[in-house]
Amino acid sequence: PQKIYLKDYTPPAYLVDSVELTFKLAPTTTRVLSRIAFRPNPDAQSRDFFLHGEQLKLISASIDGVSITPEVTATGLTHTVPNAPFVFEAEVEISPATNTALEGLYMSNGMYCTQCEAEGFRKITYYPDRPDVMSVFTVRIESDLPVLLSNGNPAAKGDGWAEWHDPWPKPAYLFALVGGDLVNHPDRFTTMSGKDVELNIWVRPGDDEQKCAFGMEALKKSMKWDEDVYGREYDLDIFNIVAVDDFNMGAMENKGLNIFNSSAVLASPETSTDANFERIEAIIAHEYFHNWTGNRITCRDWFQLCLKEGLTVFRDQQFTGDMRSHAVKRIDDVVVLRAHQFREDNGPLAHPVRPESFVEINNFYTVTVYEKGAEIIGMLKRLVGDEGYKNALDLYFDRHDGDAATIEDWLQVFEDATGRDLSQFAKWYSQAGTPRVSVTDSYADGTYSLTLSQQTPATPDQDKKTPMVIPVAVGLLNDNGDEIVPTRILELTEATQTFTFDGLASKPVPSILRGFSAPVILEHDQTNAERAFLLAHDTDPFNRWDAGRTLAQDVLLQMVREDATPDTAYLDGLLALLRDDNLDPAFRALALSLPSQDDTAQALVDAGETPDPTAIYRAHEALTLHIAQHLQDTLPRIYADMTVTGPYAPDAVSAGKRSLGNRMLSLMSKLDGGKQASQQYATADNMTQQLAALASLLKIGKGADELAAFEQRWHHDRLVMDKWFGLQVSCAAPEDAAKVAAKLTEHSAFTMKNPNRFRAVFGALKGNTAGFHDPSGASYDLLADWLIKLDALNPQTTARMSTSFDTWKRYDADRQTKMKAALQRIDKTPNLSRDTTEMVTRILG
Ligand code: B3K
Ligand code: ZN
Repeated sequence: PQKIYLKDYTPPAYLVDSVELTFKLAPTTTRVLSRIAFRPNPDAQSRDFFLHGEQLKLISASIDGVSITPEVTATGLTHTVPNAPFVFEAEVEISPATNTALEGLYMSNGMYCTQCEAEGFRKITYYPDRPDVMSVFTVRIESDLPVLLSNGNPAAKGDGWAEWHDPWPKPAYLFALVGGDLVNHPDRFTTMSGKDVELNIWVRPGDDEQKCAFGMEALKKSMKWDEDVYGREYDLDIFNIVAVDDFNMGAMENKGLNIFNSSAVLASPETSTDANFERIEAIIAHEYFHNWTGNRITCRDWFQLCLKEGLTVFRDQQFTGDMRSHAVKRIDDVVVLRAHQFREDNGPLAHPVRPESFVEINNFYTVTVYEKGAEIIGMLKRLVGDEGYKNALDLYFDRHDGDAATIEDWLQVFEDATGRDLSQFAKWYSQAGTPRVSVTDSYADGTYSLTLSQQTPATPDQDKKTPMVIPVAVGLLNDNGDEIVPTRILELTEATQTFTFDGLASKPVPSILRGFSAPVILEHDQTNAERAFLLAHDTDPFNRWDAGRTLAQDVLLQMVREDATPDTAYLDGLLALLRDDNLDPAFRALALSLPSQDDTAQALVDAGETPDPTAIYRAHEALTLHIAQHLQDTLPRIYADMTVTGPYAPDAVSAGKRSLGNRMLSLMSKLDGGKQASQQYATADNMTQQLAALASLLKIGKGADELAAFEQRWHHDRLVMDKWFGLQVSCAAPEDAAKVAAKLTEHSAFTMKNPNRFRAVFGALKGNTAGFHDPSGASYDLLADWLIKLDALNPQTTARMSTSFDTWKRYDADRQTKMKAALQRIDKTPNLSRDTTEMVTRILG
């Protein structure tokens, strides 16, 4: 397959002034008529006319009204064209009903919908399908279906047709169309300049409209927040959201017509957990924020993807922090970053936040581009300050509105607004791998010296690394736990640098990388006593939590290595923290969670050892039991204290209480045989508590009756059934995980055509670390079998799920052989998609 390089970028040969599209919807014979006004691009280096087009049946084409017979290949169309503006027209036929890839125009439960990002528009009609070609779209949809939607504002409609006009020039990847028998949950929003906007969330009639109420509130909060915090106002008369069951990812920010995976919008107390509510709020915000960061200012080419994604993730993280708790949100985000992005950055799939080449761009919608991309924005903000950040963003919107921009444009704005030289900082976009920052310190004559060194390990295609700009937030505490030097940002720019603090009466205890001020791995040899001290006293909530986490990781490593019993300093620290009623329950719940088993595996790799997932599993189980026993007397008291009275509400405070209550429940179930969990399952009035109770039961090998009752009650609800499928796999004992997953694939409600259902089973199998790596290799084989089957239908989701294998080189020879065999078996599949081929090739390395 052909690799595309950033360095090969050339401007488009032709620009598009306007596009008119007519859709005559029919399940297997949809006709798409296009009328595209082209003009030669004065900045172009060539006059070759090429339109992307894949899996299209060309019916007819013309230039300036004269019929032509263009040269058509599997990837597009060419023809000679006038050296002046001209109008290209075409009619093509496509088959949405048989489109199982869920890219382009496809059908989901009788509903027509589209997914064009990144390069799906070329499966709809012939077009220069690249983000730097922006145009104004007018769309006519002909169909008997009652609801026909596209981007922009409604223009006209009649019996069996509707027309839409989007006044804002946009690239084709932001095009969307929906046709279906839908019901809506309507509302309105008045913008900061007094413009009245119609808001709608559309769902299938079977789906309860009540389930849209929460999403609608989230949308209005997002619109208000973007006005208040970034000064960004909505720019159309209408904003539509449509929920779709079959969707490859969470949601899509199409201009004025966001299309959502139903799991990312529908919510009710009975069917959704607190985590679901929070995710929905965040995704609605994220897609809405794209209206400015992504749509009004888009990307010049797909290598610049982080320009819109990193910034929009950063914005949605700020929003969630403002709506809920900044401390808890930061911890949650770092948990995700370490679990997924560090894993990616330390394995065969490591790539820069701005990649330099790709085969299939869909394979680069990664945690590195998104989450590390967001971390870069956070570091920029820390370095230039809040005022500098605000000025830079104002300048960005001012200067680049309507542009298809680059990372260079983005950094230039910061340089111009703040006067700072960002040439070294720019390396964060080009250098892959997670930097390691090691710390040594000393104290003499009132002066405390902190020496920081940085080093980034080699990654695929990048052997040599040079020092980055790393903002390290540091505060100092005295022995009483008082903060004697408040947080300051040390700028580490050299390989090794020493920073000094004067006028100190005694050697302080440093709190380093506060708020996780940079996406790095901190190597700091502290004693367990020092960590326990920070867990008890640090004034920075992130570092307080992180001290506990590091302590837990050390305890786990010891237990894995030598079957040790856990350090009581750690257990006492947890007990003190749990009993501290002044602490936010959500924070306490986080402090009581252990690092993931995958994290522990990576920590062993970092220490130069070969991780054994079975031993890690046992250590986690043993430590959990020790914690349960050590906290035994306190668990019921806190469990009772965390009772939330009154009707369920998904707000952060109530959710935090449920989170700590459920944490208590899972520990109690290790000691009481599941008595309390059975009772909570029976009496809970919300999914959060019901699912947590069921999980607690399954983890101790009980819950069969509850599981059956759950299915009985919820078999009609796809999203709830996804939980039912997933939970059984994630709670299975390691030696049973593959069997449980295989059995579930035989269930009548299992279908690989629905990505949510496929992910419920196989995402959970990956998440059951010891089960996935069971020495039999059964999980490897099962996943490979199913990926091979799925690839023929849905390459994007297959390629994404193949990353489950990306840690194969960490493990012992036997596991490596088995994983490699599974990967090679996938690789050798006849007609394997470009998507999956690229991923498997990179993973194999
Ligand atoms: N921009 C889309 C993701 C598109 C993924 C294409 N494979 C959703 C988002 O990031 O908001
Ligand atoms: Zn996004």
